[in-house]
Amino acid sequence: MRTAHRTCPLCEAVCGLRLTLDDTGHVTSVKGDPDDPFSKGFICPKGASLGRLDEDPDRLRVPMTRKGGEWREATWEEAFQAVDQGLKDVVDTHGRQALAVYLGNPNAHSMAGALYGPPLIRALGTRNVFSASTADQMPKHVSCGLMLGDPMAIAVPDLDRTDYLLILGANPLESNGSLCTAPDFPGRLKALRGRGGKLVVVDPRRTRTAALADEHLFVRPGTDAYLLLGIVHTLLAEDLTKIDVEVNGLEELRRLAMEFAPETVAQACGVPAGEIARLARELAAAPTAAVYARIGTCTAEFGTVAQWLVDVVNILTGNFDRPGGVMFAKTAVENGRRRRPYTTGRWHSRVRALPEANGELPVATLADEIETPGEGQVRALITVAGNPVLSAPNGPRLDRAFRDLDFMVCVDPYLNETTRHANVILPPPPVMRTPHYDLSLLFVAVRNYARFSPPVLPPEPGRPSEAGILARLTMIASGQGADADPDLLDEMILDRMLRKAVETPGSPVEGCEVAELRASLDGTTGAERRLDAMLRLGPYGLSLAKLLANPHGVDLGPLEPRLAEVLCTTSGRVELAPPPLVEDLARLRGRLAVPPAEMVLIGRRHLRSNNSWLHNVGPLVGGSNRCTLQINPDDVTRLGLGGHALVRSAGGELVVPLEPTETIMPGVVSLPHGWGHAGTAQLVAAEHPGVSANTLTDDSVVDIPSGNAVFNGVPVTLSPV
Ligand SMILES: Nc1nc2c(c(=O)[nH]1)N[C@H]1C(S)=C(S)[C@@H](COP(=O)(O)OP(=O)(O)OC[C@H]3O[C@@H](n4cnc5c(=O)[nH]c(N)nc54)[C@H](O)[C@@H]3O)O[C@H]1N2
Ligand SMILES: Nc1nc2c(c(=O)[nH]1)N[C@H]1C(S)=C(S)[C@@H](COP(=O)(O)OP(=O)(O)OC[C@H]3O[C@@H](n4cnc5c(=O)[nH]c(N)nc54)[C@H](O)[C@@H]3O)O[C@H]1N2
Ligand code: SF4
Ligand SMILES: [Mo]
Repeated sequence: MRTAHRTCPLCEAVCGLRLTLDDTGHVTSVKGDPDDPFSKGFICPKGASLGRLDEDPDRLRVPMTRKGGEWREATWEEAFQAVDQGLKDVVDTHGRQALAVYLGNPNAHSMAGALYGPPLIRALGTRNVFSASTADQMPKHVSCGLMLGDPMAIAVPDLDRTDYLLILGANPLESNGSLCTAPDFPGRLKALRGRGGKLVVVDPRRTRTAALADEHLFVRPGTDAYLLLGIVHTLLAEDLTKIDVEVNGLEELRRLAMEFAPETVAQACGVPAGEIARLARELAAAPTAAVYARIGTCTAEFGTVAQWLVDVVNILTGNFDRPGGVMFAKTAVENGRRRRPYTTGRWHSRVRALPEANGELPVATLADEIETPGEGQVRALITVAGNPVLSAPNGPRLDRAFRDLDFMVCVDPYLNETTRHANVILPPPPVMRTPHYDLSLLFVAVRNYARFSPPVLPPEPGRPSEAGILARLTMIASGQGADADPDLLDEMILDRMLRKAVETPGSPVEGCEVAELRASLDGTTGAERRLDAMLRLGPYGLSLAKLLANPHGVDLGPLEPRLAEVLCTTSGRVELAPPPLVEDLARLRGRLAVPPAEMVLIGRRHLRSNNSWLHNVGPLVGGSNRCTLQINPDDVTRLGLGGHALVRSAGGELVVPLEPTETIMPGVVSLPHGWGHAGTAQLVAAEHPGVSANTLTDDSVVDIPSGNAVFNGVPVTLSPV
């Protein structure tokens, strides 16, 4: 028996884990690491199942290649050769724009995804870059880019110090938090109330988070922007603002908000006018306050406008960039901010002319790009850690489109709804054999913190790490063939990074010799050496060695005001009224006159699930974690429904079991996403298949400024079966 420690990579809470392993390497127990200064022993059922997940017999251990319907195990050499040939054939015949890449959510939870995703995209040389970001948080990036100049400058609620927290469209008691890295989110919310603070939740469902709050308000799905406009209106009309950052566009904002008095928006958003005005007054009067909005408000038709207004309220109430308000983390690998003006729409998608954002095109238009003939039609797809057949809007259409591709390669541990269309599947090793550092999540942490987890078990002989797989794909994509040495990629990137650093005035290594710096780096792999370089060049002077000496993680202190370091708009001020958002507000204003749909669909998450891919772990499926349609009992009676209903939308139809509950507002139904595993090669998941919510979502509708998919507020009709 031995004990090992590592960070849990399953959600954004980055909990430290304490693992016990026997001498065969089998994980016998997983507990929270009480010595982790950030998570302090917190763990959830998913983290506790990490050993089971790694040992899932359905996980792929060797590459798989497909000829027609026949799967065959392949050697790594054969698999990489097949990828090289498959991509070459498509590029030679159709050019590089015929390649598309889709990066899924777990890329945000792996060192490999963060370190090798960007070079892979560059090497592919295509504009057909898609990711789960446009089914998730792209509206936040776009609003932050337009207001602050940097799409990664995302302010997080200062959970541990705030006196008043208004949560819109997030359910951290199930999700454990998102774009707000905070292990033990539930404990932090209880502590907020314990110190006399107030918690208000706005959600079309009375969630577990809402049940913990002082107050819960129902909101009609997709209408948070109206509610926020009503708050902005009140703050301005009643002179409740205390702006203490330099802003541009206040007068324009005032002019725009004039039209959205609480009385004007109340009916549309379903929150009474008096309550809207009261929320505004309470936010203004609280010693400190933070508004935090997440997926319920992002994956909606006015997602970007809503994200913008969240920060507008934080600014107007004097809570932007100050303790107890919303603040910016400073990560251990931060190395200079972008200094060019932010813009979207530098290019557009071929078929629907949707604008690029952050270098990506909307996943809602991936099927269009595959199906529509003509120059630039997508003929080959690379997916890394994604399951868009279940997670993208109108998934069944993608399912059909993928069948027609000339070539598809997936980096994924499972043969699932998406990867079954691949010609080659390249499975990464299990978590226990993978190093970990949260390059993508700590920039939205509620405390500054760093932790490196070396692999708990050694690599299996002959089996590449995920970093190694992605490096080889990058070499192949850049035309260097299947045999090229992937270490060369790391060397090239390191060289560029160090060269830039020695030339940057004020950098800790200004004027040093690149070769000497290079020789001084630690790490057993290129990925680790790159991390070491990033840590050493970062603001805390950390290094891989220092983190290895602190296996429970390093606390780097509470967040501190730092807007001046973060802000990079051309004006040097925070832009309160960016033109693309003002323009979209006109679209929102037009909607006020349109009668709402009688019944709309929203999503939800469950503590023991994780998007589409933890359904093959016995202890995590079944029980209350079920793919049911939550519906208000009044609607069941009104529509004369029984145990199941036929749900129809513009996109498709499904028969689903009903879960009548008073906790959902009338006129709204909720179905979790990530289900629909019928016929999968994952044997446990196949026993609990459920249905895919994305059969009902509509890929023809997007949030205009960001191109984000719309999962909440989807019009549906229900009838008895
Ligand atoms: N209707 C509806 N749809 C939604 C949402 C919603 O709320 N409602 N939410 C959206 C959101 S927020 C997101 S983030 C997306 C997620 O969308 P995706 O990222 O496309 O889907 P996931 O289910 O997260 O799929 C993860 C895949 O990665 C694989 N995987 C797991 N670990 C690893 C690893 O370490 N390496 C590699 N290479 N692969 C790995 C899994 O086997 C699985 O195939 O779904 C979106 N879809
Ligand atoms: N257990 C678990 N944890 C997860 C995941 C998971 O699948 N399972 N997924 C991970 C991922 S990829 C992400 S992005 C995060 C997401 O983290 P959260 O944003 O906390 O996600 P949810 O738990 O889906 O909570 C969204 C809430 O929005 C509500 N909602 C729906 N429509 C609207 C609306 O129009 N307005 C408002 N105000 N509310 C609305 C829903 O009822 C729901 O309660 O969770 C991550 N963590
Ligand atoms: S809350 Fe998230 S990070 Fe923590 S143990 Fe659970 S899944 Fe892992
Ligand atoms: Mo997500």
